[in-house]
Amino acid sequence: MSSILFEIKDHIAFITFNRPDKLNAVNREMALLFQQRLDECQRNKTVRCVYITGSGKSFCAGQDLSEVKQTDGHEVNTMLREQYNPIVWKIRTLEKPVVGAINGVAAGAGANLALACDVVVASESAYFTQAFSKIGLIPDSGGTYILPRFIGWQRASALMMLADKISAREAEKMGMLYKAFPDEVFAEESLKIADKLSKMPTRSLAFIKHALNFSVSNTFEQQLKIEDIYQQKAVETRDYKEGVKAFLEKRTPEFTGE
Ligand code: T3D
Repeated sequence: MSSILFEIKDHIAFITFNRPDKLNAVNREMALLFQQRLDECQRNKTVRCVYITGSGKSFCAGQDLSEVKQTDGHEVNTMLREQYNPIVWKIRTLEKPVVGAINGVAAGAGANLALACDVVVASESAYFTQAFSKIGLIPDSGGTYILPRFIGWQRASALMMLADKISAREAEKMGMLYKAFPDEVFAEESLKIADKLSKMPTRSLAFIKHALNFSVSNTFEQQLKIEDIYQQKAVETRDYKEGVKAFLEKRTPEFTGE
């Protein structure tokens, strides 16, 4: 079985981490395959939403530590540059909405891959842990950038240093994720979100994503210019024309993602 399952159905690309006996810990092969699948989602025009989840009871337990042990004198920088940095970069720049469907524990790099998604939802029994400090590491995969922006410096600092386990409900309250759902309805509710996104004006969602990416480091003045640029691009899309036309004709718009 492949370490990453991939299926496209009804305009949604499903990417599933598939090493359940290792809590979907990421080895090199899996990291590279994940990148290939993200590239495919970007290229494939039929894909209008990406849904990332894990097989079995966990989302992802971060780096496969048994692989690190076996790699004599491995270079951590090479690992980040070849595996994790490209993954979070591809998720943040992918011009399709990415749903992080956190079905179970998200630890280490697994927690930070989750945070990089556009709409993060979790099942109530899932939890998050910035496990890095427990083994003498620092958070990577964009965690030191994204987490304090989501939940504030103090809470991010405490979670990163203490490596505490945070339940999906606590994570929701802190603003680390959008919604936590009871386990029995999690699959259905998270799929509803993906389905809705896959029928929306895909280009406008991509522009929202780009604008948000810029917003974290821009001044207000710079950001107004970014809004100007992307709003111009949005009005040039077919979906914008359809959206306005459908509104005036009092009917449901039929967006095509163009
Ligand atoms: O050099 C570098 O490493 C740089 C890269 C950094 C990126 C990172 O992500 S560093 C952080 C790596 N991840 C962790 O430190 C988390 C390690 N895992 C855990 O702390 C716990 O497994 C969990 C809190 C996630 C879950 O605990 P629990 O009690 O539910 O499950 P378990 O019994 O610990 O794990 C079940 C199995 O999965 C077990 O295998 P076994 O004994 O049944 O054969 C365990 O070894 C395996 N497993 C879990 N996490 C990993 C793993 N195997 C390899 N790597 C893992 N990360």
